[in-house]
Amino acid sequence: VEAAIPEPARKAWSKYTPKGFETPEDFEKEAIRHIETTLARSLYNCDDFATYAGTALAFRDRLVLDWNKTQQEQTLADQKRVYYLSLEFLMGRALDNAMLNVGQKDVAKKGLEELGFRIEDVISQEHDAALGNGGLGRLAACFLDSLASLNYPAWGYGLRYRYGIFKQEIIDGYQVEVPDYWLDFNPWEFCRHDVTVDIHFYGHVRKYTTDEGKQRCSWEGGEIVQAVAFDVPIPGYTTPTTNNLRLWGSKAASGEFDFQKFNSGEYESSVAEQQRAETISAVLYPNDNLERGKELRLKQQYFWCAASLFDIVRRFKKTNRAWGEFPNQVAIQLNDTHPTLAIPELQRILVDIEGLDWDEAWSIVSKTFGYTNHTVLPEALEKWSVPLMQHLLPRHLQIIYDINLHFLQYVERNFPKDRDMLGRVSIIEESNPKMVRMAYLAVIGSHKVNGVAELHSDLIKATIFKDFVEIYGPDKFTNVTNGITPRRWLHQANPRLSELIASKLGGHEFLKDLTLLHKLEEYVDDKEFRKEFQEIKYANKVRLAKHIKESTGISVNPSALFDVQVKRIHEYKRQQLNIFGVIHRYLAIKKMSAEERKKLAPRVSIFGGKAAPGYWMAKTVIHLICEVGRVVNADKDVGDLLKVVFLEDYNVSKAEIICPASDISEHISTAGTEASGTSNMKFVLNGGLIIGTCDGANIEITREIGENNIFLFGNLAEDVEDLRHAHLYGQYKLDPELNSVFEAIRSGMFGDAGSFSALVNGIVDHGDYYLVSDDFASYCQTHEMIDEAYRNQEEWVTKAITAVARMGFFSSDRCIDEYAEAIWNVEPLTPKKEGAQVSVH
Ligand code: GPV
Repeated sequence: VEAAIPEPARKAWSKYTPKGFETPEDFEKEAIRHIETTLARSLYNCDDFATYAGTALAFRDRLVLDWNKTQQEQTLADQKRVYYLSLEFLMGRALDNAMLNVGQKDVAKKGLEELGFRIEDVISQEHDAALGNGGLGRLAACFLDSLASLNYPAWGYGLRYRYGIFKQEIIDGYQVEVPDYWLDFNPWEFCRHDVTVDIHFYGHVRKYTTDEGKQRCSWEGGEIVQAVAFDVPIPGYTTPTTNNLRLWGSKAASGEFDFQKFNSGEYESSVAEQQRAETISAVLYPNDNLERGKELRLKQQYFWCAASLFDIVRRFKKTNRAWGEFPNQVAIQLNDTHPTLAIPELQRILVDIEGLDWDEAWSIVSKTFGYTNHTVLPEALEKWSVPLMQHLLPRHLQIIYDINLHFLQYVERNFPKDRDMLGRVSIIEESNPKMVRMAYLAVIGSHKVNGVAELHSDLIKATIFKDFVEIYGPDKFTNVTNGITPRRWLHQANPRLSELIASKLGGHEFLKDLTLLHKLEEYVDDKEFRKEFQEIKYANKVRLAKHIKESTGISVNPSALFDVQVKRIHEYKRQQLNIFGVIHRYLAIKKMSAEERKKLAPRVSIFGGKAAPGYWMAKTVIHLICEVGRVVNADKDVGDLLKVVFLEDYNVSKAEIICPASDISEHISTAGTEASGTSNMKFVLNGGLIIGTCDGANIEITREIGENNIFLFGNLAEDVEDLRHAHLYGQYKLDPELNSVFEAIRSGMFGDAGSFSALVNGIVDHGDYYLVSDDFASYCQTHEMIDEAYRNQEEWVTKAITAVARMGFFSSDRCIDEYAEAIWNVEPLTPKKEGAQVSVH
């Protein structure tokens, strides 16, 4: 590469490489240059949006310089890289993050002020990058932040959806979905017109014999769609390391565009073909913890896996190593089973294209992949019908059958007495139609399988992967408890708290090593510190109250206890338990004397979250919340004692306002159903307490912060099965308090009772699968304890500060180090100092 660079170019480069800006004036110059030239806007139409665009482009220039350098250094270092394959990256906004990571937010703030703009207004012009549903996609985004901040050579691979998760509008108390077209202006992506991969679908398999007399397969016929790379720079915090997120967009392959048709005037149908190809990356499937087996979704999965694998293999081949070295250079992490087709795809590349023998190829494949499981819910475990796969990916289906054959032969040899085991562990489920069990394929094709919190990792070993623990031994299975990036979820979302902490800990070092927070415990009795801590929480509540007023018209009192549940709406997450609790509280208040009411802490119950468009029960829950809000908020007799708010369109940027403003947040899934949860961590880190079940990461949060600083309630995971069983045999009695809530709903107090009958009947008549009734009494009692605890503000603040100080474990930096050590075997690459010459050989 080096030899090809002419000397004059080299000289010019070293002289003219842009440097970025240091002062507010330099920043202004860059921003204005972009507004005038890149955007062709003048001073006379420079509004908040244009200023955002100019600011983003100025920061983008900075990022790109670090990015180019990082990529060059990583290529030269030629060490093992991590590839994180995820169908979802829920990034949110990028500008604030870029400013903070580059360390120039103050410069920009000052520069923008001088131009007459407020930085918050400018930042809030940005459209969220919402290429994800919920926790799984946001985890991927936090991981990218940590990988860059810790200087790991790592790439993310995903799909460039033209439409992210839908925008939610609440109209007359119902969710309405509006498409999220987000690419009108996206300064953070770079289309690599020269990085394309042809992706094959359909067709048939031809067997042939090579010149050496070997039996081989070739996948022929069918159609080709082109994948085009769009690259997004991912800056690390206080490091020049800027990693790459590569998102694939789909378009018609150049050879496929039918020029004949075009020329003969049938250009409409030729354009239709183009559009058909583009559909593959058009839209994110809006299901969370639910799989629906749609052909287009399978196409998305293969399109993205094949393009990513081709890219990774192409990069490896440039280093001229032996194939056996592949797992020493490449670690691929599968974010849930969505990218599992990468396993047969790599096997296909190695065997069909590169000519390796099956066993040699399989040994490479199974050392390369790691698989993270994010759920035990049966409705979320991916299965694809064999006929569909046969049609779309005939060669991959064969390979999957062969993988299965080898695997089952191994099982048969080692467990000759357990004849049922073969049927239980087979990748192919013998149903009608037959189904491919993707989680089993992922386990068999990976060298490590991890869950995302201790309880969850134990549960997968005891339930869905029990047989595989017997087959492979327990070491193949491990736990990496989830984490969150403290840069976005503390420093960016709650700058005042971050500054307060920095003032006590002597700087912002804790943002890179969150365990340093423990020193805060020394200040738990410090009057000034406590006062400031409380004032910050209050100010954050004022900010949220303002947002609530602007978006819903509801006035809430910032001194009230803010009780928040924001997450995807799902029966297992039990927003229904929360709203039934709210109704219970409302009915209780209505019966209280003036004296009793005085003792009550005023409350605001805040809900937010999207329901999958086809998830009727979840939509009913939203409707009930809205109806309860309509009635309660209008009840003068109740006044400030209770307000109920449903916040429209919960997303990452709204979470940044909501998380710092809660007193209590709710993480109340039926025990054993929430794999981890990550917002629980965000709320506690921001000085809020939580009410939760013994589920997911709540358990480890309790272990870290102490059981006095969390409000736990409800049945344990180990008892869930028996309780469900008891319901089915009628050996249970509906909780009487819950029954009075149902009476109120049936009376029409919250509008048409019929709309809620399925919700109520699911509990009364149909087995109460999520154990709402079983947990209702302890849930309500725990809320009473919260009322009482909140009245003692001094103790409350002590709990909140102590909890923050003990949250160090939940940084996604800790997770990434654990993955790097126990699963990927990769080392960080310390970036070269500024000005150091990189020699290319
Ligand atoms: I599977 N998760 C998600 O957001 N969407 C999914 O489709 C699936 C899992 C979530 C889990 O529900 C959370 O408990 C977990 O914290 C998160 O993934 C990240 O691991």
